[in-house]
Amino acid sequence: MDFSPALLSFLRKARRVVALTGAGVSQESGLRTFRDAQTGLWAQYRPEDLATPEAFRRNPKLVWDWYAMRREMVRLAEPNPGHFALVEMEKRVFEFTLITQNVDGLHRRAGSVNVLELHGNLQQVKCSVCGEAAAAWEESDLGVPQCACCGGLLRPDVVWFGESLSQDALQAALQAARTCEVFFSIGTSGLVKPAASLAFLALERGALVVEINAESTPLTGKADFFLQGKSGEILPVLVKAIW
Ligand code: BV8
Ligand code: ZN
Repeated sequence: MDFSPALLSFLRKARRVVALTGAGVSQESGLRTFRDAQTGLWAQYRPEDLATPEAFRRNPKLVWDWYAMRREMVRLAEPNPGHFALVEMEKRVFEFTLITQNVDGLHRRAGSVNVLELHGNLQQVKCSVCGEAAAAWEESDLGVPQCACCGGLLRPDVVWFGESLSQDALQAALQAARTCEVFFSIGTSGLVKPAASLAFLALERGALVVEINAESTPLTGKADFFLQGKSGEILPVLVKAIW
């Protein structure tokens, strides 16, 4: 796999770089992306129908169990070469911001430090009533574990569809996208907002936009470079070619 010399020399000189990642970056760690069909018990559900406050209100046990299964999948998963290549990039670039839509925590487990988890982290659990974080809870087949403080039902500390992102994380992500020289969009279909608008904001501000994805997306036609393929294969070779 070879890269355009213009791209490599630009990346070598860049001082402010942003990488936005989506589920595709964790696909090679064995975690399903949102576009992948769900399997087994979950085949009958679309993630968009489970990752909502309404679904939790309607059937808290179903939603709680879906996240319990995903927490177990994440616990068994390992970061892949794509995650580690982004750790290396953070070490090499003067100012590197990793913005992730993923809630699996694999970037931090790989060693990335400056990570903005736009949609939260499913390993963290909080009370759906008082918001108190829960470090431990009693799993029971009967229902959903309850908050030790107020008895409210516990829920994963993630941003569901129809819920607002944390303003701090979103503002930091917007600022990084506005001021970067290079914006990588990696392993994301670019369908979920406001995360999907970050690449276009970077484009508007004159950043060089590089998309690394298995298939084309709404961003592909506008990106300066589209590196089609698996991020776990492309990123390590790209990082080695630059530095
Ligand atoms: C909000 C956590 C304000 C939960 C997730 C405009 C403005 C604001 C809101 C909206 C808007 N338009 C629409 C909305 C509503 C909604 C939205 O965007 N809906 C979509 C479906 C149209 N947005 C929201 O609700 C957001 N809230 O803005 O608040 C507000 C408040 C009240 C009322 C209205 C607005 C909150 C969105 C966050 C939702 N939570 N996750 C959980 O995970 O359980 S989103 C979840 O899905 C992920 O976090 C991720 O963001 C998204 C999945 O997308 P991807 O990561 O891109 O994954 P996907 O499978 O789609 O694609 C993977 C790609 O990788 C593919 O292209 C594939 O080809 C590629 N690939 C696969 N393997 C590899 C690979 N590439 C490289 N290598 C490989 N190996
Ligand atoms: Zn509570």
